[in-house]
Amino acid sequence: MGARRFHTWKLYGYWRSSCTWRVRIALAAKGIKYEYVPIDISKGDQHDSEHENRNRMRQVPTLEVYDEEAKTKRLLSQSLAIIEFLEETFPNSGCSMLPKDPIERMRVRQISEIINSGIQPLQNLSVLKAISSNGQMDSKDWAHKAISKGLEAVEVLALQILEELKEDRGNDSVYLAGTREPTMADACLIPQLYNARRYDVDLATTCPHLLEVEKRCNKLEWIASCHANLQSDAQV
Ligand SMILES: N[C@@H](CCC(=O)N[C@@H](CS)C(=O)NCC(=O)O)C(=O)O
Repeated sequence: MGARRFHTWKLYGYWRSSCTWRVRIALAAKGIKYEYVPIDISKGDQHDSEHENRNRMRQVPTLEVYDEEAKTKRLLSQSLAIIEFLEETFPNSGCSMLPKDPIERMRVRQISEIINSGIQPLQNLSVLKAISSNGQMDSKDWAHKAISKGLEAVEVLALQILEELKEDRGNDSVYLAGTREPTMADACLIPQLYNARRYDVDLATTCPHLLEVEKRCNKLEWIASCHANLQSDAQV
């Protein structure tokens, strides 16, 4: 029903925007083909009025789609809301971003929220710019601390879940929230680890288990192909 009602997908994003990357993973999970429209947030293109009309927060990502039932184009924003929309619209396609079991679903949302509201906003471009211009603290230091604290929490939580499930952390078929396939929690984790490296977080010490989960996820071609450096606007 989803494929008949919704078609012609366009993703407005930026190669190393972690929130865009999450949505790329969810689109890949559902096997949805889309046109990619780069918005260069490093040059401030998110502030153009054309983009502001797509995303009132002047951020990426925005996902555009044609809604056949309403005969209108829809503009979707907020990466986690987008991922949940994709899951609800295509529940039977590809990999499930949200498990059916309420406890598993709760765990996925809990971890996703730590990253989505407890880490990413603190190291977002506009926040780092404000910190730099204030001059009282080094913005890289700020980002380093915020990311380390959040990832430490995710590491502990993920290990507690494994303990409760009596799963071995080396088990190749268990993902971040203890699920048998990657979920929204993994989609949040992978780009966050990339950002952690940009701010020199010592991941091997802070969150060795999360590194194992990342490796596991990247063995899946559809996840690996979403990497920032592989996008058409990547500057590497
Ligand atoms: N909660 C939003 C956050 C979006 C967000 O912070 N996007 C960043 C890139 S990851 C952005 O556009 N930053 C531009 C800026 O700060 O000016 C979401 O999940 O989509």
